[in-house]
Amino acid sequence: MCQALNEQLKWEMYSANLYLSMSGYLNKLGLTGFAHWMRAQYEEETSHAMKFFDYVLKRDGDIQLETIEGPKQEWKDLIDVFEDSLHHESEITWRINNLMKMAKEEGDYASDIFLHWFVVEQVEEEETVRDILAKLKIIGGKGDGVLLMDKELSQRNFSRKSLKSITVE
Ligand code: OFO
Repeated sequence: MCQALNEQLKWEMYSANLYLSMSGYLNKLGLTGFAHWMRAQYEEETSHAMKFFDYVLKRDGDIQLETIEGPKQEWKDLIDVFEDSLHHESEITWRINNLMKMAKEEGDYASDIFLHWFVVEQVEEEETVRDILAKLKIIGGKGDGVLLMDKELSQRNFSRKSLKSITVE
């Protein structure tokens, strides 16, 4: 279980890097609101990674940091970025579900409770990205609609504090 939790720590860090890379790409397109949103996503993924880091230590496990593959750096367009993001989140959901299955099979009740937060979080992560993607498709990924969305997404705030209360302390 400890090894699998370390593996997920790596994937959360990969997620953070992927969203930071997307933020850079969106910035270059001049879409600073979308870039800001992705940067907040990077912060959030870093906090996910740290949740695994803290939990492994709390259970007296060893931290085994692994090599993280470099993320993609180029996309076709704005829609492609969010399609990629949704695809990535589905894969993370699959990984979290596998971890949960393992915790149940091993009778690891503490990990089961710890992972609950991530199961719920993945539903939200997928829903949020799916919603942005649907709107982008409605406006065809270009025009004034994109600028309106850019303004809206520039308002996103990310607070680590709001995530902390739901961790296994
Ligand atoms: Fe995007 O939720 Fe963590 O990886």
